[in-house]
Amino acid sequence: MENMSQNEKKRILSGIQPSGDLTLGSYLGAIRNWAALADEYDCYYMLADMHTITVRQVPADLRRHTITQLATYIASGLDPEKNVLFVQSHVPAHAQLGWVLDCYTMFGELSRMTQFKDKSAKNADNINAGLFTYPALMAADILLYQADLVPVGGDQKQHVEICRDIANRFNGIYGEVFKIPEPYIPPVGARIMSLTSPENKMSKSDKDQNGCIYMLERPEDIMRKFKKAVTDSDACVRYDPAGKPGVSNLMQIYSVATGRDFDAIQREFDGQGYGAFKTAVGEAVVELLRPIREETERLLAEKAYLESVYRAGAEKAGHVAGKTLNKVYKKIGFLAR
Ligand code: ATP
Ligand code: LTN
Repeated sequence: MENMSQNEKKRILSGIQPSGDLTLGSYLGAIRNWAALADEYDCYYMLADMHTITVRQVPADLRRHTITQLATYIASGLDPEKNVLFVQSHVPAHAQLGWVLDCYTMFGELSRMTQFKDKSAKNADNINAGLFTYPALMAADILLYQADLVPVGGDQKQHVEICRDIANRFNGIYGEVFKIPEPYIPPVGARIMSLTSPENKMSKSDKDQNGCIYMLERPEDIMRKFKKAVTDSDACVRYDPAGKPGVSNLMQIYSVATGRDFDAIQREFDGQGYGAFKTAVGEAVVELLRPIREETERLLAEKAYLESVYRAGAEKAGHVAGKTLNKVYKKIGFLAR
């Protein structure tokens, strides 16, 4: 019976690269929404370590970021009993299907990816082939699990769309091999901006650490960064992303952290300066992140438990992924071993 209902549930897959310390953007745009989906969906959440090496990583840091990110997933409410939590490189089918899909992905469509353009501008001395074909690997991540839904922030929408195009192209040749996934992008919080340059996305690989709130950061540092956040000179808390990007970004953060809508926030700070507003946003974020930081620190001391989680995750994920990979190999004419 248990198995039956599991099979009838729609499937979710998402992932984050362990390329640095997770930010408030990764939390509000992605992780926060994942925990709420566990009862309704069959959920797979990955630590996308294979994607990180498209940009040079320090090996010891990559290992530390991966284990810390796993602990943070769990501390954010992703119960390993209800969600499959796994490391991408532990499931070889990702690399295997990734190569196959490279051969069904066009140079022209990869050239249009904004993440590729942004990252090659930032890493001009290392514009490698992996950085270019990254969306084909991401398509493999999703299609291996026959995912119905991919919960991500707004910046990843283009990658889910190219995944759909690749899947449709493949299905058009070989029949219904892949489920066509839908992106699931939150209405508020899909694009949290840097606190120092609100025209840019808050990103964990940003060199300017003052623009970024990290999920495990100390409360005093969070408060200091919010107090220094860039706003404007008209001292009025009003939602206007084009005209008032800094204030609107803080309103989004406050809205997601407190559950209040923009009208209520506007009324709450009517006639007050930005000082009170920034302090309130900072305090709301400190309280939002406090339990996650404390639980992550506790879990990081339990190495054996974390190992058992990622081993069990790789086992379950490998089973599902292996089935899809076999089907693909058969369809394209690889001789069965
Ligand atoms: P990197 O700097 O390494 O490219 P990143 O911080 O830009 O990373 P990821 O960690 O790769 O972003 O993204 C993880 C998930 O969080 C993705 O679903 C992404 O869409 C979402 N996300 C990342 N940054 C933000 C943001 N500023 N606002 C909303 N969602 C975000
Ligand atoms: N490309 C994503 C991380 C990622 C992902 C995925 C997200 C890798 N594979 C599959 C959803 C589904 C990023 O950079 N945030």
